Amino acid sequence: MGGQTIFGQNIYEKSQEGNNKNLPVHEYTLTIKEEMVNKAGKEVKGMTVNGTIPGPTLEFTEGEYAVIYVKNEMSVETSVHWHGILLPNFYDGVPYLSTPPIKPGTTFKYEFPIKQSGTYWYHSHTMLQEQSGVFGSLLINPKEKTLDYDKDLVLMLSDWTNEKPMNVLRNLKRGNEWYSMKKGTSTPLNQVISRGALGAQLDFWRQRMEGADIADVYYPAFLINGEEKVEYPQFKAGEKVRLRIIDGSASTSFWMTFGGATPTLISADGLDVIPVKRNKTFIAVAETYDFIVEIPENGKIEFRITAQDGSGMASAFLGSGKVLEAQDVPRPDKIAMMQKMAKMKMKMGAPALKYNPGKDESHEMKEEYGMQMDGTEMKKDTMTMNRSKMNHSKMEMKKDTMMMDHSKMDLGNTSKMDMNSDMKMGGMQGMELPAGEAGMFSEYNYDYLKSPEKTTYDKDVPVNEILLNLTGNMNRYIWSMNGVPLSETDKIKIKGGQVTRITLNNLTMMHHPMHLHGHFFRVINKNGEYSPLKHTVNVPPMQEVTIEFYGNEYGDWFFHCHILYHLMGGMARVISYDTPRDVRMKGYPVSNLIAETNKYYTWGMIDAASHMTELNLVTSNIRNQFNVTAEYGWNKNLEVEFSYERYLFDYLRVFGGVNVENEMEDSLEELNTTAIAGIRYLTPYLFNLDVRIDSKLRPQISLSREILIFPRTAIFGSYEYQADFGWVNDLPAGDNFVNEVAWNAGVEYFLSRNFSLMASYDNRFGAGGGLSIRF
Ligand SMILES: [Cu+2]
Repeated sequence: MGGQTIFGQNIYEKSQEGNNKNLPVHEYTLTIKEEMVNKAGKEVKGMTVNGTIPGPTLEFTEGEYAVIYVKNEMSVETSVHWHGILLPNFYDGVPYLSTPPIKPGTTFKYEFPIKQSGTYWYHSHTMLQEQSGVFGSLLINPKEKTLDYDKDLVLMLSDWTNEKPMNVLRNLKRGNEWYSMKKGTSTPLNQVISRGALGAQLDFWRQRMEGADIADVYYPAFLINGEEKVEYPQFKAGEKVRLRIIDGSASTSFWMTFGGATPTLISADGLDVIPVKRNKTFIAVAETYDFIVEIPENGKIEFRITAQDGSGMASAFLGSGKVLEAQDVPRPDKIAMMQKMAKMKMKMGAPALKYNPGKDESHEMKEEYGMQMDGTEMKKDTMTMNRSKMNHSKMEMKKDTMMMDHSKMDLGNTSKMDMNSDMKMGGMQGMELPAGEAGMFSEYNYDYLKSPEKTTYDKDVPVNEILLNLTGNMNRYIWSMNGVPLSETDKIKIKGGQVTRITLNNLTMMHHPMHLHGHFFRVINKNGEYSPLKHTVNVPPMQEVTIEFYGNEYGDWFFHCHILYHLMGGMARVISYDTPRDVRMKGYPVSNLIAETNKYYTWGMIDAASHMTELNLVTSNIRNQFNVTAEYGWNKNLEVEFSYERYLFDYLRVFGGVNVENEMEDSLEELNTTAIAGIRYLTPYLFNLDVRIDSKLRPQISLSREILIFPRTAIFGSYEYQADFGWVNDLPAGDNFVNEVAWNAGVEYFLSRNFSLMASYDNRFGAGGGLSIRF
């Protein structure tokens, strides 16, 4: 086979290794099925693994050889990815990238040596199947037990929707505000004003943002091992239980809190850390944390998870007797967050889609967006660090300096930092800030994670630096890196035998738990040489995190945001060792995987009102959109329009199409058909601007906007002005110019995801009211 070698080994042979060391074989069979399940008070179709959600725990011991047969009994193809496991590329389970998809009715055999121990998990990597239930836990025992505990308990966390996951994504794409209304996390104008935050809101609107955001999807239930409340009375007083906690949610990160005595955190993402007593701890999507708790004499411990946006919780109880309640986590205050962010003068709205995706502008983007600093605030020369190190982490410095009073800033502290280590300025996050002035996202840093061993690489190993700005557009629900979604970029090529250092600079309002397949990376934190190793790292809004890993693999590995809806929106990259493709992948082109992130979504709306009726249809992928609009007033006024538009970047699109209108007011006798072309632009303050000219050379401009004023009530309006200079038409005698104005204004009350009551006045159709139906 192919002659390329890596570290002296033929790549194909390496991937074909099989059980050549005659390791003890440990075999499992997983059967994936579609069946009806009831998780939140409603029977809906889910996807189960061996009949349950979550699937079974697969338990191995380090040094075994795993053989796992996955049977697909569904009508659609599937896959299983072994999250956090170091294995041959071919068995990593990303369909079309490293592994063939498992077609309906077929079985795929995964096999790999178990080279590690700890808490991991598995899940489908096919579109949104994980949200439907295709996930479960992996528990790998070490060869020799080093930690002191009596029992293991896996706690698999998840989020559950009664909707079809693709329909959830379609609703996110169309910008339906129903989910945040349902959760009570929307920030309507009346609340913004009463809190004195109108200035901050205007600042956000000016940058085309609605507001601070935490989670997008409404979930009727959050689950621990498939239940909203689950009891483990089998544990006896005095027993030490190792909780193996895995966040297998599709899009929900949680705050974990524990009743009773403070538990001990012993591992993160499967690997041991220096044990630390810790209660309230954040777990991002796809992370795992192990805690040891001791069952008390006098009651049962509550382990509670609270969704990050405060929209729900779930609890597990360990032991028996009276409940030792876990601490409440207050709902985050989005309006206060918006005010703080506005005060920090952050420049938001970095593009999620660029005019020229092939041009690398990552550094310019990083300079332009994020926290702004006037340059005089930090006296660089007072710091005892060398210039090049300073440079590398300039933005991080900016962020931290923004949050502190400089007169109180203890620069002496900095000089004590070990600048010989490669930790660079990550340590700045650990600097002591005057009380109450800590950064608003400091509770999300990983400083409490310290590796028991040095994790640094040999100083002589070349380092390849990569900057990835995390970018997104909430209005269209497109997610990308450096303004480029997966479908518009090439693989990121890296070399074996090198350190790849990736700076993740989040320019969005959301957290992104970034996961790299097949590797552990260092997450640079204040522990310097002892920075922890992880497979998933959460990057908070407008914050920067640096990770690095040594390249000792071959093949192509996926690197993506583990919020499934962000992954499907394009926030992913392929990290490639640029080695020849496995011959077994023939017939499974990677373009199929990429196409999943650039699908067309279709939605529509009908207004049925006493004065008029209106139909809107939209079909859209990342760059292209087709629109049909038909308005009919019962007073015999009609306008129908078809247009195709192409997004040049986030806010600007060009369009062309056909428009049909009645010529005479209140009469359908003469219909006027014109070709139209123009631009559509989302302006600062979120107005939709449409500037066009038709085939009769009549220019037209229109502007529209909708604003949520009360929790379920929005107002909307539009204004359209068309001029006719008589360049093509014959104007009435004596006129050298006529114009036509159309405008409307109205109010909408949201009844449910698909229905609203509406009332409006339109200068063509008059006043009336009715029902809006979204489909
Ligand atoms: Cu994300």
